[in-house]
Amino acid sequence: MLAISVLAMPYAFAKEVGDAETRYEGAPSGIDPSLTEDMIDSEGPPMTVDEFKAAKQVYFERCAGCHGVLRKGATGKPLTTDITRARGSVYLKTFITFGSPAGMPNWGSSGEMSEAEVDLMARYLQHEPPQPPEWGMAEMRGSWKLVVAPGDRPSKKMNKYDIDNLFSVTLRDAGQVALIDGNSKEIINIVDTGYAVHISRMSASGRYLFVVGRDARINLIDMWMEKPDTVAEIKVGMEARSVETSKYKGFEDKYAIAGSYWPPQYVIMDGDTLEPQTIVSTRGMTTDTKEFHPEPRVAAIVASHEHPEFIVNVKETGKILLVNYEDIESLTVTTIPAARFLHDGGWDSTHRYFLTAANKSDKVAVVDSKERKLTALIDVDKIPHPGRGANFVHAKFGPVWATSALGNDKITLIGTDPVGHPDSAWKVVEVLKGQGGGSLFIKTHPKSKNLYVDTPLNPGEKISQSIAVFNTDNLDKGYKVLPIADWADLGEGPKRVVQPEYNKAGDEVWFSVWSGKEQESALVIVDDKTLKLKKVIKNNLLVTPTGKFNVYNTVNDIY
Ligand code: DHE
Repeated sequence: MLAISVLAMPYAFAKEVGDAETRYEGAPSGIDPSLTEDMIDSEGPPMTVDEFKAAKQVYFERCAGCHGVLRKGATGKPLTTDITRARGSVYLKTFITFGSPAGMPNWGSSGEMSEAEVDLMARYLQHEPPQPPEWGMAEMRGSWKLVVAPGDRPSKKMNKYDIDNLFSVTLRDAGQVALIDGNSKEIINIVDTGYAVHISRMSASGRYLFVVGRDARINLIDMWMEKPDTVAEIKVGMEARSVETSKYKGFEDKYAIAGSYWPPQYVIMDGDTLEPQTIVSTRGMTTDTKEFHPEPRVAAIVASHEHPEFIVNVKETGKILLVNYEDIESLTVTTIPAARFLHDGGWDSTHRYFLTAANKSDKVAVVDSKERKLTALIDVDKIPHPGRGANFVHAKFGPVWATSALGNDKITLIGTDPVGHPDSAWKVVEVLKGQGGGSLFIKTHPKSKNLYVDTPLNPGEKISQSIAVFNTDNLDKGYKVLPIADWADLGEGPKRVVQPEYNKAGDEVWFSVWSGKEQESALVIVDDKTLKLKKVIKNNLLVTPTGKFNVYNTVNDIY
C-alpha cells in the first residue's frame, strides 16, 4: 500500500506547490472517499483495489477542489476518461510531475508526491471517476436533530451579553466555533460544529446564528440562551460552504438555505428548527457552451432585501439563481446567466445590487435584486476574491465597492451609484496597488476611513503575516503595513493573517492569526482610529481561527 503524506492538513499549510489560487482551491474535499464505489474497469491501465483506494484518497484530498469530484472540470481542467485515456500515462505523469503555467502544481518535482504516487495517479485518472452517494430528503431527515424545540427555548434573552457585539469565530481544524463577547473579549462558549466551519450567518432578528461546516453539517445556535448553544443540527450533504437566512420583510427568521458542493444542490429549511422543506438540484447546462455539467457547486448565497428571494451562485454553470421562497411548495426561480466559476460576493451600500466574482473568468457580475436582472459583467484582473467586498465613498467617483485578488496585487474599485454618478457606475474607476497577490478578504465600515486588505496566501512571509491599510480619503498615498502576526507574538507557524472584521461600533478591527493545528494562533484587535494594537486574544482553545463574524454587521450586511 502506498503511503499518503500531508493529507490531513489544510492545503495552504502543506509544502507550497502551485500558485496562491491553486493552493486556495486545492483544499481537501470534505467527502469521505470510502463512501464511493470503486470504478476499476478493463479500459484503464491495471490497478489493484488497494491502489485504487489509495489513489481515490489522494484525489479527494488534493485534486477534487480544482478538477471536481466527477472530474468534469472546475477551476482545473476536465479529467474525464475520454481525455485522460487519449493522453495516456506518459503525458499524465509528466503533467502531474511538473505541473503547468496555468496553475497545476508540480506535485512530483516539488517532492510532494513520490514517483510511485505520480504513477498511481496517472493510472487512476484513466479509470472512471467514483461517484459519492446522493443526499436527499431521507438522508437529511435522518441527520436532523432538534436539540431544543422552539417551545422549550427561552421566550426572552436570558443572558446579559450585548449580543449585537458578539463574534462567531471559526476554529477551523477543531471543528468548533468560539462565541466571543466583543466588549469584554472573553470567550462565552466553544460550540462543537461540523469540520472546518466555513462561514457564520445571522438570522434577520439577530437571535439565531447559523454555521456551516465543510462537511455540510449546519448548526443553529440560539443567542438568547443563558449560554448560547446549539438548538438544532442537520447534515445537508457531504460537502458545503454556504448558509443564509430569509431577510425580506415579513419573512424574518422564517427560512434558512444551505448550498452544497456535493451533492450539487440547495435546501430550504425552517429558520428556527432546520427541518428541511425542499431540495433543488443545480445540475444542468453551463451558461456559455450549454453543455451539461453534473456537478455545479453552490457557492455564495445572499438574502434579498427587495423580494422574498435568496440569491444563489452556481459555480460551474455560471448562473445566478433568484430563488423566490414566497410559496415554498412551488418555488419560482429566475435564472440569470453570468459567467463561470461564480464564487463569493456581497452587496453594494444600498443593498440593492449584489456584486460577485466569477473568479476563473476574471469578471465581477452585478445583479439588480430589485429588477431581477444582470446589470453588468465587469472585466477585472486575475482572480478577483472579494469575500463580501468593501463599500466606501470615493472622493471623485462616489460610492464604490472594492475587491482584492488572489492572482495579483490589485485592489479594484467599481462605481456603484447609477443615479448620482452615472458615468462611473458599474465600471472599474480606480485600481490600487496592494502588498501582493494571495489576498482573500478586504474590509471597511461606514464609520471608518480605513480599508484593510489581507494577503494570507502570498508566498512571502512578511506579506502573509501583515495587513495593508489604505486611507479612503487619501488613496493616492498608498498603504501602511500593520505587522499583525508580530503583534500576536507567537512561536513557530505560518501565522497567516486573515479576514478583517469590524466590531459593531466600527471603531476596532479583528484579525485572525492562523497557524497550524498544533501551533499557537491568536486574534489581534486593532484600534481603527490610531491603527495601534488594542488587544491580543490568546487561549489554547483558539485552534486555527479563520473567519470571524460580528453579529450586528452580519445581520445588517455592513461591509
Ligand atoms: Fe472560503 C467564504 C468557498 C477556501 C475562509 N468560501 C466562502 C464562500 C465560498 C467559499 C463559496 C462564500 C460563502 C457565502 O458567502 O455564502 N473557500 C471556498 C472554497 O471552495 C475554497 C477555495 C477551497 C475549499 O475547499 O474550501 C475556500 N476559505 C478557504 C480557505 O482556505 C479559508 C481561508 C479557510 C478555510 O476555512 O478553509 C476560507 N471562506 C472563508 C471565509 C469566508 C469564506 C472566512 C467568509 C468571508 C466573509 O467575510 O463572508
